[in-house]
Amino acid sequence: MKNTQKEPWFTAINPNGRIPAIVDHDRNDFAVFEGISILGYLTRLYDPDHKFSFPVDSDDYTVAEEWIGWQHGGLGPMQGQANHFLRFAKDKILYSIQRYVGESERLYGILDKRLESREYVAGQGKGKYSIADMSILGWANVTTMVGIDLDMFPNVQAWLDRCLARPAVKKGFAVPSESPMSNAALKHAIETEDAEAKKKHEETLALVDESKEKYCYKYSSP
Ligand SMILES: N[C@@H](CCC(=O)N[C@@H](CS)C(=O)NCC(=O)O)C(=O)O
Repeated sequence: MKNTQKEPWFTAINPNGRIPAIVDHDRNDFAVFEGISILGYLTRLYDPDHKFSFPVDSDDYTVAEEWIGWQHGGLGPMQGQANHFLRFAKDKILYSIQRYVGESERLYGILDKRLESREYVAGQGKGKYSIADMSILGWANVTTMVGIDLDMFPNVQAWLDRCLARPAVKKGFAVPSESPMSNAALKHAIETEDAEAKKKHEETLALVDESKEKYCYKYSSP
């Protein structure tokens, strides 16, 4: 971990020292941090035809905002903490692991239900690929790291595959380079007998199982 996001040049852009943040060189180097604000900013300024967003006075706008808020206040923080307690905390605190992995699973259950009869999170009919999907898919793409197999949430897996098949999404995920932490990369590493990745994954699954067992965790959603 290089922790570049804590360096002064970066905190001048994002005082919170986290990723993502953008600098708009076409607008006097205006800097924006927090995913929700970045997506809002980009669509307000650069998506006048609402290709990836919705008119501000439409109900779809509010629906997209709900799901982006749901990610920011729920999925992101819960999955982030699950990852912290599984991978970074020196002490493996089983209660925290089952709480945060459990909450993440509960939230994927909500998303799975939302996607039962639609292709994308917001928009009329089966929905339209929008900033609501963009906000969520980065987290859904790394659930293996916290021991969540999306086989448990088939609608989420199908939606993720649909999003990942989009050329621009593929391109975006390759910046600055393909992540070794994505579900697909980890699956590939495990299948091709990458000993270190396999060991780490097995440790993660064992910790999640142990924590769930200790606290008699039962999946339920909502
Ligand atoms: N609510 C923030 C979450 C930002 C966040 O948690 N970013 C993580 C990466 S996904 C990060 O920068 N972690 C490194 C750190 O905590 O220093 C947003 O969506 O922009």
